[in-house]
Amino acid sequence: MASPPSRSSSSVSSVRKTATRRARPQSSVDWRRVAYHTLVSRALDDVEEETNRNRAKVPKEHLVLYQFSARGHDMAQAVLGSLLNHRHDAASAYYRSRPLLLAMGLPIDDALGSPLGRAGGFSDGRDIGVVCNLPNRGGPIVLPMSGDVGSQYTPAAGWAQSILYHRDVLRDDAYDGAIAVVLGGEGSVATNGFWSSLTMATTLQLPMLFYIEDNGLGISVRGDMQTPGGNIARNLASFGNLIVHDGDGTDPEETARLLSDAVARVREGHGPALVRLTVPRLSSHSGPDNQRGYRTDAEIEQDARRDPLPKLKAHLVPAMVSQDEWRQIETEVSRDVEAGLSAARARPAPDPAGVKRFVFAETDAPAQIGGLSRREIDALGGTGTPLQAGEPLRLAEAVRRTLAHELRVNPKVLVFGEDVGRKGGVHLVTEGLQREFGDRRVFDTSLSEEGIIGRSVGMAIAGLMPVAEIQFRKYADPAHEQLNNCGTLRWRTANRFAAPIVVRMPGGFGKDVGDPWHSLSGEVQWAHAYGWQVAYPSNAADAVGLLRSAMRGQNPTVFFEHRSLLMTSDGSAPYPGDEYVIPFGRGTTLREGTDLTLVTWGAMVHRVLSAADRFPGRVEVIDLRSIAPWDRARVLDSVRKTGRCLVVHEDNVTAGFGAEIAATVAKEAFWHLDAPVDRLAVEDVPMPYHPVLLNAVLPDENRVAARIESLLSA
Ligand SMILES: Cc1ncc(C[n+]2csc(CCOP(=O)(O)OP(=O)(O)O)c2C)c(N)n1
Repeated sequence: MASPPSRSSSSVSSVRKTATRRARPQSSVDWRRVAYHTLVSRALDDVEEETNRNRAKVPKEHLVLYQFSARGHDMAQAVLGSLLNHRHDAASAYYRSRPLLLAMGLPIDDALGSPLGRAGGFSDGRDIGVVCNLPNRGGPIVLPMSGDVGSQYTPAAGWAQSILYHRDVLRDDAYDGAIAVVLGGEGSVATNGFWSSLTMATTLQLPMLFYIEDNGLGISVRGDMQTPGGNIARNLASFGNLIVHDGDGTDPEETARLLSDAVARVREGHGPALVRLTVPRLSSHSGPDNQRGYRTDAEIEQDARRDPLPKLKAHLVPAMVSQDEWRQIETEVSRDVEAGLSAARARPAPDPAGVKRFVFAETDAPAQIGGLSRREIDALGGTGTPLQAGEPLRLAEAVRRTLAHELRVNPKVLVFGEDVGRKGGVHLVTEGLQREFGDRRVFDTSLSEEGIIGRSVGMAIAGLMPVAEIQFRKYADPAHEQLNNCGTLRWRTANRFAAPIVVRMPGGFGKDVGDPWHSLSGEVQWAHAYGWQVAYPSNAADAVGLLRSAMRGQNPTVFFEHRSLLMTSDGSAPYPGDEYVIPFGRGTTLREGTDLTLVTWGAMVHRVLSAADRFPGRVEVIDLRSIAPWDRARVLDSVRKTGRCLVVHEDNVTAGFGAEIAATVAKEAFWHLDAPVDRLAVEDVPMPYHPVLLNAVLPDENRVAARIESLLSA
């Protein structure tokens, strides 16, 4: 069986809710343009497939390692691309979306050069060529794609929410009528990202179009494994707040009618729409796939008969385009593709000297799109000098005041997360902010961490400064895909895009209480991941400075709020002021000492200080404040003076961040050491619930003091 049962029932057309509405007249699709882009896309697939087929005879540098054909998906995408004509439209797409990008202005030499890994293009040779992006300043853009199926959805919802924010809160009329479009195969409707973004789009009535290209196969798996009965449109017919269309993506007239109608309705403010069009997959899934074992010749043949290209030609010639004009378009396509191919093959290989650039922002080289501009950041300013005699306040209050001030001075700041709005967060850190700043700027989200982070990414690309709360550190688990993709976004687009977001994460043990869910620390995860700054303040003043630094910066930041410090005197400190900023990577020396350097951060700082005070003048205590980047120079200078080093942290000892510090010290300060570098941390057990158990695993004052003692006598 070539296709899931429902695919042949081509046009349920407008499903239930829209069936009653009068069909809009067919839009004025520019068919000449559609024909041109469909033919270009075909020609590009031909070139790549042909080259790869003849791999024995062609130069190695002409081969495309990750070759994905869009053959069969092309015509409908060309129609969709022709409808995205608002300068603030954005599409979020996937590896089979090249026809859409061509229709949105992707130059042919980029389209061919990037799959060859050449210099320039989407990623300057860093990413596979089907994982594209399109900055298009002043025109519709394509958000940076990712390799993970389903991850394209939630950033698109973030862009859609940003359209409303720009229009209604920042009062920028230029956003009126703009939409976000997301493309996915029928396999992707089984992913968390699809459902998360569908929830966002429908609950918030976002201007967002879901376009599902149903070719009946996810590599080899049939569509009825992805959604019951194999038809997501039918299954969503009763979903609230969603316009649903279903049809045949090989039929030009039906494709244009359904897509035009959906685009128009979303632009007019009727909320989100989903269009599912069936299309044939006319090639294998990707270059290396030979379809053996899951598709018979008869099935392949059956799909070949559904090729949209002959149908497009039959639709246009002679009714709208003469035979001569069609030939003329074909000639133009051959000429342009040939020129594009020569230009692509003439591109040099990327320069290896630059491969380490753009993991983080570079001051003088802003990304083309995403984050606050240099001018906005400079206008916000900031000072490294704290207020004299600021009144003491708790860490939770410090974060709240910082968020409030930044919301006041920067209209692009948004604060959100689960329970963050009406309640003020389960830790009450955002209490009162929604009352003061309104529910467009401070709001509750649906319960999807992938949604919270993916949405933030879309918002940051749209130039906003999203500050998301993950309710507890452990609950970042469902967001890891989005967090990881956010961290690599600048690098993999070679600085074309950036998504500087701030993620507040309360975690760590509570006051006399722990458990495996609410007490995880695990900060090393983001020190290990690419592209993240990681702040782990031990007190209110540092929290103010680091949070403000992140919110006025250009890199994504994980900001830890330790549960045992939020509302306790341990975490309290004098308020350092509304403009106080601490740069990342600058630790602080809390005690001077001659015989041992003790490096720590977060809640452990307070236990360590009490222990160090048992050895007056001997233990130098450094609070790192941020672990990515970390203050290597301060630690190394200190160890070269004291000759001993102990790292204390709450995260697991194995592969915890202490291992990184120990390795660095062992190498860089080896000749100054009088004792082995040591680590004291939780010994690889989850946080237990009963205080007796909790206290058995956490480093405490006595254990720290004992370890200091043994190192001093070594
Ligand atoms: C999260 C994730 N899981 C698995 C894969 C491997 N993979 C790549 S494409 C694909 C099938 C996707 O099918 P569909 O969404 O229907 O798109 P199509 O290729 O048919 O256009 C899979 C499983 C992946 N890229 N990402």
